[in-house]
Amino acid sequence: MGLIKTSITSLPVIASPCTVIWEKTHGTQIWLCSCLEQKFRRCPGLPTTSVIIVFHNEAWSTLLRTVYSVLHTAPAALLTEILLVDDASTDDHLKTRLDNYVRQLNIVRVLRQRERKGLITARLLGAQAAQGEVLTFLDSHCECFPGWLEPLLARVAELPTAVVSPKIAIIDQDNLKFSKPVPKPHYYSRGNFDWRLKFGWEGIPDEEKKRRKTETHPIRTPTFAGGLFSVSKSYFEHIGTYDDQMEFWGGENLEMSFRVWECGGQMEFIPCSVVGHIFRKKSPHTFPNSSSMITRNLVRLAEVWMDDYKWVFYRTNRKAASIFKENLFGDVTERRKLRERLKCRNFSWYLNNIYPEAYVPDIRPVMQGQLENIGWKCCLDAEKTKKRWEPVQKFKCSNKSRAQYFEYTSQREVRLSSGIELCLHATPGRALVSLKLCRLKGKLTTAAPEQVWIFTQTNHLKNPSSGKCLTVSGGNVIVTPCYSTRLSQSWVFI
Ligand code: LR7
Ligand code: MN
Repeated sequence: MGLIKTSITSLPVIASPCTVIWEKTHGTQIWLCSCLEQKFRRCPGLPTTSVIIVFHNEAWSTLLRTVYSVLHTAPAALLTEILLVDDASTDDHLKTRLDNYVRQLNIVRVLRQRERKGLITARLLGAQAAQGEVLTFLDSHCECFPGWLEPLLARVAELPTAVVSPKIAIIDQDNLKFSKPVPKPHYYSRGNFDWRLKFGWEGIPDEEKKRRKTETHPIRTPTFAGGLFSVSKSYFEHIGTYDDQMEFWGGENLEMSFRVWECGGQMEFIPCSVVGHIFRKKSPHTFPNSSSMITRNLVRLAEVWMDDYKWVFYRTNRKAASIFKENLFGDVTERRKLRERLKCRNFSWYLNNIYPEAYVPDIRPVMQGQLENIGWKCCLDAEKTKKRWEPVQKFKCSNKSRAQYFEYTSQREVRLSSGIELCLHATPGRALVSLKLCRLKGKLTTAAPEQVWIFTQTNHLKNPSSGKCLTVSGGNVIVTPCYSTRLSQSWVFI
């Protein structure tokens, strides 16, 4: 991102409740009407807020764009201050030049974290200094859409245990234009995670659609992206702020999501609040010890909030497993005490009640490892080429390859690890076996017949729907009629 002169996107003036702008930007008119019709109490008024923006070597233009967009959209009576927290930036423009510049803006202050410790402790520094009743966090490259703040504050006032995020719109990283919310209005509206502990987006499930009475109603979400949100300052403190031993970047969003839900709070997206964020293809930051830093943060959260389900995560991530085994994740005693003090529920409750749509792997799979063909002394291997999963091929066994790590589940599927949900699939009428998305997902689904494999007494993997057995033949992995003595049909987990 270059140093372009500060510019605030000129937003079209909203003249009448049902203007076409929203239709263009968000795909539906009705929605805007109901958002515009929302009324907020004047007496007692909405709570005040401190906006906290942490940054490390942010470009001048994007940082100031964030600051000005808050100043231009937040009602003065509600905005106590904007706190810019510098995570030990090295860029010159973020030093005295920034101090001098913000002085004229009165309610903007710069706080400095002397040592580069990352966004988590920087946010904590801001939170401690904040004078507002509500803390509102933003990344340092955002633009707030008019009317974004009131719905967030109104929800926190109504439900003080709610941690609320705006709908996040994309600002293009090349031309810095503000465009529609991520990526379509009605899809990808809530956050989730997979067993690699990667955050992701998904559509709102029917249950949640039914629960919400109107389009303006908050959307409950199992997890949030972590950068843009409002929370009552006293609730933030009550619920244990952040894990201050997490370093630099990553993991704090899942940690907060699991913690808030397990300990009695709510995570929500507020559909009438829109904030743009510059999504970058690659992080511009350098991190000391970068590859294990995020994983270490994830191990910390797994150790505190996931109970025995941590084993599922460790299976998907060897580095995490070794950080755990070698005790390199630091001390989590304080966080565990917090969990006890708050009498939080367990992870199983969270999965059942907050994210019942999630696929929940066996804490310990029936069998796992490389699947060796006894006849050919080769292993089942999945190869990903150009976004497509090729038919599984026979391959020289190597325990280093993740493509050879399979799990045989209690539902009798053969899954390629439990992080990415791919299953061994026998397409009807086709000999070649492939890897397809597993049909078994949440509690309400069952395994697809094409993805069920019975491990027989004679070490055959038999797909009952086709009645055929997994076979290595001519360099391919196929299904053929079962013969109990055929070694090319015998498999063993090694
Ligand atoms: O070492 C660092 N120190 C910092 O102060 C690294 C980053 N930062 C600052 C940085 O300047 C920025 O303001 O921290 C903020 C977040 O860093 P980004 O913008 O590089 O992260 P991101 O937008 O790719 O990442 C998302 O996940 C992060 C995990 O730790 C944080 O939770 C971010 O806040 C989060 N961003 C959002 O949720 C915005 C919405 C996008 C989505 C999805
Ligand atoms: Mn960001």
